Amino acid sequence: MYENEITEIAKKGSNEEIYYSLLELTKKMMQEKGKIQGKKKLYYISAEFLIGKLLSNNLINLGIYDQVAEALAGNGKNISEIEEIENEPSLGNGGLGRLAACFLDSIATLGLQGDGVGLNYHMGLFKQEFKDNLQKEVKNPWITDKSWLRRTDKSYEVIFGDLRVKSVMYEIDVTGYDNKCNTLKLFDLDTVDDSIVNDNNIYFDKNDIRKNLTLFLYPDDSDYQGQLLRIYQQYFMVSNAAQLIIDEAVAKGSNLYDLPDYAVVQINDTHPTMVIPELIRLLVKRGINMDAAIDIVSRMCAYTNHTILAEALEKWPVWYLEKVVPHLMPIIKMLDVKVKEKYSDPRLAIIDNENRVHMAHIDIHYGYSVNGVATLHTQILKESELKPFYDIYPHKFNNKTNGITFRRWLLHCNHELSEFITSKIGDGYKKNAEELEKLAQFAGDKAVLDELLAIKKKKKTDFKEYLAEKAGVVIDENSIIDVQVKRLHEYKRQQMNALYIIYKYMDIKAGNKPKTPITMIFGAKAAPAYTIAKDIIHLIICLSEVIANDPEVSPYLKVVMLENYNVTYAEKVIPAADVSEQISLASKEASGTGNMKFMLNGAVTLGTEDGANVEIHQFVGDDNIYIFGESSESIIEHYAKGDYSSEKIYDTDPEIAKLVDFIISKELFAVGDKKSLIRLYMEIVTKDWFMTLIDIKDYIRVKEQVFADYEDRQKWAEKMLVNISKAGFFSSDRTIAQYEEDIWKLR
Ligand code: 26Q
Repeated sequence: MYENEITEIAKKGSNEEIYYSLLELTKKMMQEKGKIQGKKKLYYISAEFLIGKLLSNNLINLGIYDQVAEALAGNGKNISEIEEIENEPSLGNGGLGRLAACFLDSIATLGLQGDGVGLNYHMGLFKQEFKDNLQKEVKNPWITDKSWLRRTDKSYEVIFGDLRVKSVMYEIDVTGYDNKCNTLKLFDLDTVDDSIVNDNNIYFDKNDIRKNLTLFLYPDDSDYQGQLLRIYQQYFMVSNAAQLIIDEAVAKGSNLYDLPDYAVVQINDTHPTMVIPELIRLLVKRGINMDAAIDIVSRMCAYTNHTILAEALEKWPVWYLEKVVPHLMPIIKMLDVKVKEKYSDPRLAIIDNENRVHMAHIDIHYGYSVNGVATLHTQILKESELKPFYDIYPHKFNNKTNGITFRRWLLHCNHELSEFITSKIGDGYKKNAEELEKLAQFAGDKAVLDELLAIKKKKKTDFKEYLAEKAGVVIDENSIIDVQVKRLHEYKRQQMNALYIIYKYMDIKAGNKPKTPITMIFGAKAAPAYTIAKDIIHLIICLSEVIANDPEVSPYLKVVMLENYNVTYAEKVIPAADVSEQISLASKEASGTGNMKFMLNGAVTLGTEDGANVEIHQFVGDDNIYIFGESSESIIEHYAKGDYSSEKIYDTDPEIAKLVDFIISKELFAVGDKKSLIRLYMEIVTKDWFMTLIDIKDYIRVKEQVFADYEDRQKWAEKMLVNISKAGFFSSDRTIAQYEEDIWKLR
């Protein structure tokens, strides 16, 4: 249909001209597709939408990717060069934000009417730079004159304790794969002033709300600064959302008593919780009595929990909320009183005896669904973290194991693999991911397995070239590529991986040379105020320097810390990975979604029985995954008894002590910051809150087995194939179909 236009665009001179012409064409085509319609609409409210670059994804979903790629190739251009022009909108920290983006893709693909609602942060998550082996945070603006954003004339008044503002709504079209469109709605303020951010860092005046409200995406909860600003942001987001929901429902004929027939709200973690009292407030303002309003809202809100880390569950002091949203406080207090009238258990209270508001408790009492994001996670919520709630509301609890969109994480990022799959089993799997199972018939077919190995090699070579060009780092495409990429957090245990590197370094120096060289790749941002996380990044970079400078070791081991790991980097490194590191302390990783992306791209998982790893293990079987470490039950017991002591392990196990001591060795002091290394060493020896030392030996043992098994290329290829063939369950299309079936009921 657009053949001529595409041919003309491909002929343009500069990559920039081509990019902007494709942007306009794609936007036009999405407009022409039209919106998904229906009576009831889902509003997926989220403080984060980590959408990544959109050009290729949209071209794929519109069905013109191949045509565009061919036209470009005919003019000596490559689509990935064109994509370089696009800024990545980093509107998320990690898993939760990326999940929201995958969900939007699947919601539209399944033809469900559902919009995302969030904030138009002017600066995404900070850009990470390394200086003197330390992380430095730099501002990360992404909005350009011409972009996917469309300004609308929709605007709402939002009232705070000390000011009133008028919002402006932006939209980004979300096209389904071979389907119509939904919309991502991002609210903003015209008065926000990018110039108040100090040059090239992330510091700004936190007091002037008119100027700073949507300036920054908040780094996660380890950053204690500016919490008030975070509440301003949250209320701004949900007040706009609530007004939009009511507006759209009324326009379709709702009398507000029947609002749940028109709208369902999915609350993505506790960040949008204030939508509940805000909706109640707006309904009461329109003349509905309080009890009826509470009942209406309780029948339309559903909550997803993404964490069991107590410190990540939001509890805001009453006085914060009194300052920012005084008009919501009477409602929140009333919701609390109603709970206390019914239940005397203080663990169920919304406002605790330290005068803090437990946001999750509002969601659970006044929503109709509570879901965890993997089977194990939901079970832990029911049996321990949220047990008192499960006891009174068993019917509200359900599991929705996370998923990823195969359009981005296979068709786009690994075109070669997706062509290979199509050549073997046809392309039905693109719409029905479970068809990947058909690949299993090739498990013993040497020719097919060789093809698969050749694709992995090609993706490793592509990544090598990308890395050389982008970072000036040269890796060996014939080495084993072992990857741990995710936000930096102690519970994810990047420090345990670092201890393995120390082990391997010493082992090579002792004369045990690996048959195949090993490349250990990390990518991670640490929250700016999370000191230990930054110390871990520093340790990894220092190790990489020590190893690179040691001619005895460097031919066999290389450590790379990717600078500014983001979605674009993920799309390059995941297809190149042989080994996927998913080594969180059992019970702490709610689900993980990187684990699914690696599996789909033919990497083999080295992991604990945590989050969705448990389900991956069940699907692929013992022979096709490497599991190590203590079980979640045993870890939960250790916490309950308080009987874990890293100091004891350190004192009684000289092999472990030797590894930990290397953190404060003269080798590391020579390249690193002494204070940071000592602080990390002390943390591991005296606290080790996430029990690195409990699993380190088993981790080393199993990881050595992984590298030994890699040598049998045929067998390894079989493991790869089994992983790909079993990945179908982890398509976000499946996850969304379950949300629709059990929670949303849009149809
Ligand atoms: C909380 C309070 C104040 C400021 C920030 C925050 C905050 C911000 C971001 C708290 C949590 C987050 C992000 C959480 C997150 O990404 N969780 C991940 O969600 C994924 C999708 O469900 C899971 O796969 C991961 O296991 C989980 O860690």
